[in-house]
Amino acid sequence: MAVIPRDRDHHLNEANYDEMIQFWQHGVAQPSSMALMDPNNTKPGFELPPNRLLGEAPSPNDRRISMFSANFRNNVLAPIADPLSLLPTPDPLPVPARTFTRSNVAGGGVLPVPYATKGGRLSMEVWGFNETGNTNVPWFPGTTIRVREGELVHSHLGPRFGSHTIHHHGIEPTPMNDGVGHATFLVGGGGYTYQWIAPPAGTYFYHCHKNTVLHFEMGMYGLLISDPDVPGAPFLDGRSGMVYRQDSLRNYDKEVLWVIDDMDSRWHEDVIAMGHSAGIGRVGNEFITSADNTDVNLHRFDPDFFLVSGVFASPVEQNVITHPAVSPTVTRGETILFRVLNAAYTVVTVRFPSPLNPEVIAMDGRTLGRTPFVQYANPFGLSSLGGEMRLSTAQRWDLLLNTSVPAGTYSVTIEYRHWVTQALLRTVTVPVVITS
Ligand SMILES: [Cu+2]
Repeated sequence: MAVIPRDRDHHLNEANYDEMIQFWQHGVAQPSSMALMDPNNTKPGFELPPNRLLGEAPSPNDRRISMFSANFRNNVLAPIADPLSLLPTPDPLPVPARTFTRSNVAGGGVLPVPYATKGGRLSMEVWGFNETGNTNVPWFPGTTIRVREGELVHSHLGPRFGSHTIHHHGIEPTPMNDGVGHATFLVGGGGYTYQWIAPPAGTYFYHCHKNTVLHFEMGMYGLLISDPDVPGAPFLDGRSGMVYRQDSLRNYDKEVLWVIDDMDSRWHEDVIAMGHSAGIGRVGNEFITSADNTDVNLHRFDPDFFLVSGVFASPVEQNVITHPAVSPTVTRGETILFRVLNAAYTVVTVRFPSPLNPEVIAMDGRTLGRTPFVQYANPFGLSSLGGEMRLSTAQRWDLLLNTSVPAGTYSVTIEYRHWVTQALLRTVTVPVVITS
């Protein structure tokens, strides 16, 4: 792996061609990865790398070249009149079992907030994903992508504004379909179809991977759930379904999706005023007004808003979230499946009160004790950890709760602790209501 000078804390040197190439990111105007093969810089729709003219051969460091094998690269580096007639097809885009479209919500995504932001406003700009990119249907967190284990999936990214990616976090696609913008390419106005195989059943998520630290904070993410390959799957969010416990399938009566997030309103006001690329210097044709990004301060994250699944906690309501999408009500004896994602930059501790003792059955999209990894892990009761689970950014735990306990209201608490100082910033309570 090459050492990237900027990683050693110096600013991007635009006079250094190889350095610029390492950071160059390509907008893609064509709908398949076939379009990436442009060895002679002749295709319209790409942003040309710096210091290269239309029709001129690219540098060997060009990511459109370096994504491919050495053998492939050697062929490509010689000028080829008709590359598609000679070159292999890494991504033939066969007929998928399931397709999704996700478009980024353009700047109009404004959410009301329960108290004033750092800029003194009672609303906050939040980006996100849904099918249309319009804000007249839910967009934050992004609409769930839900698949059945093992099937071939196409997810089409159709951006409405700027360039973005979809990274399907925790699955193992080809590098070209991994959606990591700075390692492969960004998707411009024409869209791109990511192709991947639905991973082992479990809880995953997808997010934009352009200027990731900012775009993720702005809300460009959603859950990605892979259900077991059984009749009726994929199941509906929040309803009943089936889940693996080790190698067996278990029914659950209700699914609870807790996507825990925090927001620093400075980022949603001052930072985005400096552009989609604020903090990463020059990308493509986007420039930011701040010459060397010293005004952006993405290393400073001091959240002032705290959410679960898009619902803001408010001190006026004692930070108790009773919204039915977050706070479940079940009949005693029913089984709840909790899927918990930490989409915050704070470290969160989720605490279940005694006598609730949910069983942890999966972590980060992998069922504990499922073949072929049965010898490495087993499900365990959360009470063995004092009823607490501590998640850092992007971690997911799945828990099964048997509610055969006395009827009543049980308060689950979520503590948000600063990512550097560990200071407790907020404690949010979510009631779990069990009726007789
Ligand atoms: Cu983005």
